[in-house]
This record gives sequence, structure tokens and C-alpha cells, in this order.
Amino acid sequence: MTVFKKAEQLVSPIAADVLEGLSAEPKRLPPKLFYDAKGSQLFEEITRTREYYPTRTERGILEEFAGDIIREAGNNLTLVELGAGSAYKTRVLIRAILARQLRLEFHPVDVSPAALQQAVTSLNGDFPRLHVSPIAADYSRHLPDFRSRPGRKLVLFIGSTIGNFEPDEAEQFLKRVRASLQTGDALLLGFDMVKDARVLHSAYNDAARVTAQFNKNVLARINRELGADFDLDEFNHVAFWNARKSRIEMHLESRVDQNVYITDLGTNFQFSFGERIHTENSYKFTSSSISRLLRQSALRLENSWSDPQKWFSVVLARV
Ligand code: AVI
Repeated sequence: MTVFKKAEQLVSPIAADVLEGLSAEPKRLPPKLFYDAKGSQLFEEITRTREYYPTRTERGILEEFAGDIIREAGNNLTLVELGAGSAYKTRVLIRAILARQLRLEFHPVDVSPAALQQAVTSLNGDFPRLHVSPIAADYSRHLPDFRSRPGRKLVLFIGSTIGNFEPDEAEQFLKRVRASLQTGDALLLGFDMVKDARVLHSAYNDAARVTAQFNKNVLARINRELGADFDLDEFNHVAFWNARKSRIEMHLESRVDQNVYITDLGTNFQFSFGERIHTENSYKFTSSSISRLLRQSALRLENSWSDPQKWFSVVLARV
């Protein structure tokens, strides 16, 4: 029994996803594999590139409308954030809430204890009337039940992370969030909008090639964690706008016929010239696709705020 337990613990948590994804036809890897320490750092770098507009556009909307958003969300709020998020964007909202109420309970929910610890340390020092109670959980699988917690809950799911879910997953996820809340609670969601294809294309093909590094880091991670021998130079970063599906697709394309051995899986994977691994979809929305998603998830769209170009929308939905 003990031996089994030990053996299980030795298997990397990414092994099953890698085996399943690379055995599939066409090959794929789930986007959550991007976010090891290196990948999270590369994502932060992407958000600072000239071409990647979503983060700075959403931040601008929150800076301009935080007061209105919080007034609309209601009194006596308890704040929940799914994913550690950008501390900066959360701070803007915390400041607006603390301008209207004496104390605030904040529950950041994240799978990474390190990200949570960072949130607790930096926020506690800066906001004496804020009480941070972190929750370590993979919110995409298991959502804590917030119904018994005091106050009206405002759940943040910003950063257009909802766009990385498949449409049916997004609906199922929002239904689960709704079930963890009570009537009158609210959700604040960030949606990246459909826009000029050139703008979309550049955002995922930045000139400094940070997004290419971010995409290829998934192979480097498999090399590090599962003892694989991917040669990163033998794969191309491919990202394009699929208008029919309203999404940016990211792939890694093999430059040659090649074999890759993954030691921890004891398996050899064959790639032919031009064969792709599908690594991410990033869905872009219209006001009607947002309304449809919220309606299907039994949430009421209460208000939304945008930038002047209407590139990004921050939406308040009510349970
Ligand atoms: C985290 N997520 C919203 C990003 C996006 O735009 O879909 C991830 C990303 N992929 C490439 N660049 C950024």
C-alpha cells in the first residue's frame, strides 16, 4: 500500500494530460500546462508587449469605472477572486470597495500556494481594513461553497480567462459558480471582444516573440518534468484568427519528421513535417455572444463597461 502511494506521488501531475493529449488525433496539450513558474513569468512579459492589448485595456476600464462598478455591485461586499490575477487590477477594485465600506473580507482562490502567499503579504501590508483569507483550490475543478459566508459576494473572474474555456465548458463553469452563490450575489467578468483581425493576429504574434517562447515553454516544461527530448528549435509557434469559430488558435508545428521520447511515460511520439499540437484557444466575444452565454448560465447581465474602441468588456452579472 505504502509502496503504491509513493509510486503515485512520483508521477508528475502533468503526466496524464501529456499522455492523453499527445496520443490524440490531432495532437493537443491543455493550456493550463503553460503556467509553471517560467510560463507564468512569460505570460507577465506578454502583458507588457506593445501588441498584447487585453491586459492594459481591461486595466484602463477598471481604473476609470471602478467606482461605478462597485456602486452597482452593492453594499456590504465580500470579494472573491478566481485565479490570483493581476494584483494591480484587484487593488483598484479593493480601493473602490473600501471607499464605501469599513472592512472587506477578500478570498483569493488559486491552485498555487505561492501566488496566494504573495497576495496575502502584499495586500495585508497596504490595506489595514482588508482581511485576506486565501483558499488553495483548483477552481476549475472544485469551487468552494460561498453561500454560508457573510455579506453579498462579488466574484471576480477577470483577465479574459473565460475565453480560454471551450463554449460548453464556459457555460458549465458559470453554472457551477452560480451554484456556489446566493440570489443577489454578483460576478464581474472580463471579455476580450472580436475586432480587426490584424490587431488580434499581432497580439498573439508579437515582434519580440515572447508569445512564441510562452507557447514553446510547454515543450520545455515536458522536457524538465517528464524527461522528454523535445528540440524547441524543431517546432514553430503558429497563432491565427479563426473567424468562423471566433477564436485565436495557438499551435506548435513540427518543422521536420521527428520522434520525441518521453522517459517518464516510456513512450515515443512521432511528429510528421507540418503536424501540429493544438495548445490553446482564446475565444473573442460580441455583445450578443456574451448575452447568450450569461442567459444559458442563468445569470442576469446587469451592466457592462468598455474602452472607447470597444476592444474589451467588463461585465457585471447577477445571480
Ligand atoms: C490568460 N489568457 C487570457 C491569455 C489569452 O490571451 O488567451 C493567454 C495567452 N495566450 C497567448 N497570449 C496570452
